[in-house]
Order: sequence, then structure tokens, then C-alpha cells
Amino acid sequence: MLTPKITSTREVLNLDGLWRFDLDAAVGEEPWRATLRTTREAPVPASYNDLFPDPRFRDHVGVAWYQRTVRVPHGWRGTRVMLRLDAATHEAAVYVDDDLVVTHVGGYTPFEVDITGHVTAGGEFRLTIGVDNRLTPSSIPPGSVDTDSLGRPRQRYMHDFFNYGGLARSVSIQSVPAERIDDITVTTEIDGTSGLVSYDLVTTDLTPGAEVRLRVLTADGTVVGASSGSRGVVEIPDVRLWRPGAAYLYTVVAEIVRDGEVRDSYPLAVGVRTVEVRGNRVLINGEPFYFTGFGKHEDSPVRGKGHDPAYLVHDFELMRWTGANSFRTSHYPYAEEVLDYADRQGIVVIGEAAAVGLNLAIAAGYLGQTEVTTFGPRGAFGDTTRDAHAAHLRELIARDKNHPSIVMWSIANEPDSRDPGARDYFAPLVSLTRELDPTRPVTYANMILAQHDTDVIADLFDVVSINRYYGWYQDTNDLAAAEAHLEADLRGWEASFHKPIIVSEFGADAIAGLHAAVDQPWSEDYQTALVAMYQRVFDRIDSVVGEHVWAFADFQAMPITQRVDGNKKGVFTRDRRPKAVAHALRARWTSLSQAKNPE
Ligand code: GCB
Repeated sequence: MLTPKITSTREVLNLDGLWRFDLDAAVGEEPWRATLRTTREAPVPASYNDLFPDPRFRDHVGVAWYQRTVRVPHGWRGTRVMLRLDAATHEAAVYVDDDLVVTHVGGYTPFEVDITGHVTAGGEFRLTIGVDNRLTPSSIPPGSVDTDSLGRPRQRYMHDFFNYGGLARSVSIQSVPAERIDDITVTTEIDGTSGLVSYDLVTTDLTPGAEVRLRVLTADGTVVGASSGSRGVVEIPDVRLWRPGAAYLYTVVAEIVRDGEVRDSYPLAVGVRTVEVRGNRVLINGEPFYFTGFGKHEDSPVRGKGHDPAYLVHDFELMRWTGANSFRTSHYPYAEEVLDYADRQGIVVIGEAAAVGLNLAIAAGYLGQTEVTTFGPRGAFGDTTRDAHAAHLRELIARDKNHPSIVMWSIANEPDSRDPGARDYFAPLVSLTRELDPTRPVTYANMILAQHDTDVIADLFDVVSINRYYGWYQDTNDLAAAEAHLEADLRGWEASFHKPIIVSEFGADAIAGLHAAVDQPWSEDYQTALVAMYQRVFDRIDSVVGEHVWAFADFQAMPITQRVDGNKKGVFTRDRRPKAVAHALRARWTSLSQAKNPE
């Protein structure tokens, strides 16, 4: 599915703004059949939970309704009209006037539907979207809804970030030609001083005489290569590579031409670069790459997970200020605008699926129970969850496969990888990921309960990613013990797997402004000392090829007693002010980028 773009043959009408909005219980039966009975409005894109000072919205479990009137541009006569939602978290039913036109499951990937038969150019229609925020044992991410002692529905889930719901990304309609390009897949290789761009176009059925062609343009518009047919390879002589920190993008323009006239045209930004794992190194363009940066969230005050270009630019500027070269889209696919920007800014991305919380051992482990079964027929997550996970991976890779910034897929965060059933669950998903994208390494983020000698899936993956909290959840307030345990742990993985290791999470909560002369958890000083201790260990272990601090910024969390107005492991506060650790990271990473990733 191609991102909506205005081209010489396509138009887009963005529907962002204030929509009529209310919760299911307020609007009566079949609310799509008439103007929504409410005076309330909500912005799109934004999560709805924090907009209203009312726990009914914040803690809502179930469906919320968005509605607006849309006028189809009169010039769209004779074209196909597509409706596209960049995300509806987590499930959506979409109505055009009285008709259900599409449903979709999965809160972080886009979907579209052809609504040509339901609308008229120049006319208006009523667009109503029911968005359900419930997580179930077979949704990705998983969760469950139970009834509390007062008979109210309560959402349970196994990840700590707040379960924001609503339309957190853009909604648009587009006019596209009947005869059109439906998908483009581009992969790149380097051959001496040339770049090779292989492409594969999917089109609608073409009428006789229609021809497909493709041109590659430099950033200033000079054509450097061309081809015809739905598949092929274009060579770019004296190629300028996409490099971390020094992005360069070509534009591939795909076209359908008939009778000398361009019937469809679609431009795609393409960066020529390679990624591979060799021994215990990750190579980008054949050179070892050391990842510095963060696990992030899409999270900000008021708008929750709503995409916001101001936060996008500011976050990237702050990352650049710390000397970070990369981040992980923990724990779900981010808005496409984020990846487009990463492509242009030369920031490296580990693209993570929304499979977070496939782990019953985390709660059980902390409560002292030992026997839990997460996966398999006797566990909570069997074939139905795996099918949902596979469907999600298909949508993720279909959306993001062409981004040069994405160098790796992380297909799950902290699954119960000690559970024997994890192997049967994950082996097909790893194969599927490789089949969908043979060009990128695959990883998952390991959690401490599965160690190098008890984890049953790590060998299936290309890169070992490890989330560790020595000095915080374990060895609390004891950095000496934490240092010894961390080193032994990492050395165990190095010796067992001989693969590159990225420490994909490490950190400590810190309340901005709290200082202490001696080690004290929750102080900025302790957070800084803990991060420095981890880095000393990383520097002693050859296989460590990356350090992603948890987390970029404080973020809203599920309300539990371990969280003080959210998770405070941010290097920046939720409003993006640096804690002391930010300055320490800046000192290390700006000098590391010279030493480990020379230009
Ligand atoms: C983790 C999770 C992350 C949490 C973090 C924490 O291991 O991957 O989502 O936010 O720990 O702060 O507990």
C-alpha cells in the first residue's frame, strides 16, 4: 500500500482537524446513521484519553466514535476515491453515510478502502469511525478485558506504557487513477562505485498498450538511470550512498504510460545502502556500525500518541544534540512521517512490531511464581495470537520496507523466550520476516528472565538485543553488584551465540530535580552513574555493537504504584527538558561517533 501523495496524477485531501466525538455509551445505537448526538469534539490526530478532565475518557474501555462531514472535490469526477486511515488504535469500523466500508484490526498500521461507489465528486458524505481500544489475548499487543468488583470493564495488559486509543494519525481521502501503481518494492546493493536499485512494481490490471517505466533522479532532479517493465534493476554510476548521519536520497519515479500520456505517476525516496551481519558486527555499507541512542515512545502531554510534527522535529534535534545516531520504534510501528524524516536526517532505525507483552512470566516472576506457560496450546498465546502477529508483520513490512533508515526488524519486545513453546511460536515468524524482507537482519528484545543458557529462541535471530535493568529492578542501589552481574550476563551471551549484541534497554527512573550525593535511586545522579557503569561494561565486551538507553523521554504509563505520573526513565522529561544524564550521553556519544563511526 502506497503512502498518499499528491503527484501529477493523484490528489489528496487531508481530513485532520476537529471531528465530532463521543464515547459509545453517550451516542445511542448505530450512531453512524445520523449526525452524532454530541457537542463534544476531538482533534485528529490525537489520542482521546487526556483531552477531557474526566476519568470516563481516560479509562474508557471499548468503542469511541469520531464523525465529520467530507466534501469530495468536484474535480475528482471519473477517478477512484480511496479513504485511508494511517492508524486507528486498536480496531476500527468505518462508515460512509449508512454503509460499513471497512473494518481493521491493529492499532499502529494503516489501511485503506476504495469508496468510489459510495461518494460523488462535488458531493458530501458523512464519515463515521468507531474506534475500539480493547486488547484481547489474540490482539497484537495482547491484553484482556475483565470485570472489576463494581461490575465495570477493566483493560489489563502486559506492557507498561499507557493504552492510548483513538485516531492518533492522519485520515485522508485520495483520488487515484483507475489504472495505477499499487505497490513498489525497492532494494539496493553496492557494486564498486555503482549503486544497484532493484524494483518490483504491482499495478492494477493494465489495458493493452499501457507501459510501465521508471526513472531514478538525483536530489537535484537529474536523471541517472531508467528502466521499463514491472521489475528490473537500475544502475546508478558513481552512486552517492545513504549513510548514517549523512543521508542522501534519490527519487524513483514510477509511471504508467499509455498513448504517450502519463496515466499514473508515483515518486518514492530511495537511499542506496546495504546492511549485513558478519560475525559479531552489524555492517552498514560494509562498515561496522555502533548504535548509540534510545528506545522511544510516541508520547506527549495532552495528545498521548498523537503524531505531532513539532515533537518529531524537536525529538530528532535532541537526539542529534546527544550525539545519538539511532533509535528503536519501541514498542510498535511509529507514524510514517517519523520514518520519512529519519530517511532524510540519516538517523538509523530499528523497526519494532507491536508485539509487546507476550510474557506471563514477568508478572509471575516478580510475584515469585515459577510455573507459567505463555505460549502453545496450554498457554495464553497460541495459533490465533501467532496468526495475528504474522498479519501484523505483513502490514509492518509492507508499509516500511522501502525506508533506508530502517536497518533491522525487531519482531517482539520481551516475549517469554524461556518458555519451551516460544520456539514453535517464533520460528515461523522469523522465517516469515525473512521471506517478506530478505535484506534486513531480524532481532527481538530479550528480557532478563531468559538468560543465554535458558533462552530457547535467540539462535533463530541475527542480532541479540538485550534489555537489562541491573542496578534498578535487580541490584537496586548497588551499582558494584550490578556491574559484575551485567558483565557476566553479557559475556554469557557473547560466548554462547557469537552474534552482535545491542543492549536495547538499560536505565533508571529519575525525578528531574532530585539530586543526591550518594547513590540514591530516583535521583538524576543515580541515573547518570548507572548509565556510565553500563557503558564501562560495554567498552569491555567486543560483541556489544550498540547501546540504546531506556528511554528517550518520560512517558505516560499504566497507573501502577511503581510509576509516578508515568515512567520516569527518560533522559528527557516528558516536556523534553534534559536530565543530568543527557549531558553525560552527549559527552560520550559525540566523541564515540568520531571514534567508532568515522565519516
Ligand atoms: C522494559 C520494557 C519497557 C519498560 C521498561 C521499564 O523492559 O521493555 O517497555 O518501560 O522495561 O521501565 O520497566
